[in-house]
Amino acid sequence: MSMEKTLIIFKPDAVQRGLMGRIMTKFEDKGLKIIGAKFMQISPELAAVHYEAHKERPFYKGLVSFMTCSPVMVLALEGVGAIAMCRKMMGATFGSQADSGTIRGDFGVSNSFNLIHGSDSPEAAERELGLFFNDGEILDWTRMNEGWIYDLSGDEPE
Ligand code: 3AN
Repeated sequence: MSMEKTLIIFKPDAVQRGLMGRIMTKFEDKGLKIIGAKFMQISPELAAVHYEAHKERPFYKGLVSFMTCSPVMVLALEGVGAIAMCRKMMGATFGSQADSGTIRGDFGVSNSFNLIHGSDSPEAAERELGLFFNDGEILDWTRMNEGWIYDLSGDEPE
């Protein structure tokens, strides 16, 4: 598995319910590295580009109005296999079906207010990081405990 970057959004329900800190702690505890963070309100234009794959779906209009109604917290996270790891931590799309121990499973019951977005593939991650972060907003920084989070004795973090 390779070192990956992924885009995470704490959706308006997570912000309004005061869950940002607790959700972020889960990613920090796991060992994922925060390389970008931004508190922002998503414009209808940005939401339309971000969710263009869902344009024809019946839930699209509600999804865009939900995502733009109130601020969100956007993170860029880095780690070995970070994309699949974050998706696993998020849980199934619908809060009512997400397993206990996952973010959606532990913090919510709603299907459309499902707290968090995470990129679902390397292609999506690259595209979405480019949509939400400008040049210079994703930082390449050295974490002092890196050698205890990964076994760095080989060629690659393991
Ligand atoms: P995920 O966020 O788990 O990757 P996707 O990519 O299938 O889920 O859907 C993108 C977003 O669209 C979801 N986060 C959810 O907010 C919304 N969504 C998906 N399916 C439905 C649905 N049937 N009803 C309402 N909202 C939905």
